[in-house]
Amino acid sequence: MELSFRWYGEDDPVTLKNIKQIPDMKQIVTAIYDVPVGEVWTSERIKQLKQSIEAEGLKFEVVESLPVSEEIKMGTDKRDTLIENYKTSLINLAANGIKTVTYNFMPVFDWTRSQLDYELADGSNTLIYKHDQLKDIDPLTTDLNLPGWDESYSRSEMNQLITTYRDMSDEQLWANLKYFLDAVLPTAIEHDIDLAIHPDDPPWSIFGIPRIIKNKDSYKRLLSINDDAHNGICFCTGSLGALADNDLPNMIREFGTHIHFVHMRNVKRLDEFSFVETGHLSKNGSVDMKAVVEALCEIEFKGTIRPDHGRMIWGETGKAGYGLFDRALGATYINGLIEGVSK
Ligand code: DNO
Repeated sequence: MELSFRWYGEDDPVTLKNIKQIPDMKQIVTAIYDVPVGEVWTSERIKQLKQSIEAEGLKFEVVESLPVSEEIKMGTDKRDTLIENYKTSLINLAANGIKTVTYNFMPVFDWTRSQLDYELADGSNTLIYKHDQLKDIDPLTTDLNLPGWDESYSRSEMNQLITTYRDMSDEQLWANLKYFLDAVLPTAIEHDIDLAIHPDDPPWSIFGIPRIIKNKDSYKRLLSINDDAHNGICFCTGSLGALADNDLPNMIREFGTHIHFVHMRNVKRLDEFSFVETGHLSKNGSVDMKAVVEALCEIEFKGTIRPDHGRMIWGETGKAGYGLFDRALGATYINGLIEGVSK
């Protein structure tokens, strides 16, 4: 497995030079952020991005993310055109040496928290999700915005989306995911691109909107759509770890060859539907990080792994969850676990 770091492009206060200095750092995972969701990523733009990363001695093999348009998730009559664009982007990515493409099928809202700067006992700031604070928020009447969400919608477009999804069942969303995968997987297989679906974060329904990728049963159902290894998983320990029933090492063993990308972070579960993000160490949270790495070593995981969200420490400011310092500590901890477990 190779260590990677998420980088948000030239505007990211964390530079490629910073990232390169993290011990054993091999890869950058990133995306083209200024192309609107649904439009094609051209080969030229992908090549430019790749060259800028390679110029710093790092590799670019994993995209996070090539976003799926809401029209596809909603299953509207515009979806076929957008799916064709998605396939063209996949072909262009493959032509530039990309091996894995991360995506998610969360309606409207990507990862969601109730607070982005919760202060831990050690004075660091972190992300927290308290269900009782979120369950009473109505996104139709409250202005919400979190990093990771598509900000291109007007208020009325956003309300229209939310209303549509509130009428949608889990079954309908699954049907739309199947339609998407049936259409794009042949292209992914032909061009040897591994698709990696990110779990819903948190892995339960929020704002009355369906969410379907949350546990072992979700992955079984995903693979029943198509069991080719290109129909894969981005295994996020923090998202899945928010649910006590998710036995992460066991899931890694079960879905082994379908796991192409791993996000390593820890969460401390506060109650059934609340959690706080902690430092990466097992002893900091509820996830046994060593057991996760043991399972990855056991399946001889060959994909890419990255430290996920870090706390804000040492006075750092920037994109919540995506500063340099604590993610770098996380990277070093992951290196230590790999070395310890594999020797
Ligand atoms: C959050 C990230 C997610 C992830 C997407 C993948 O920090 O892990 O935003 O990139 O859900 O499509």
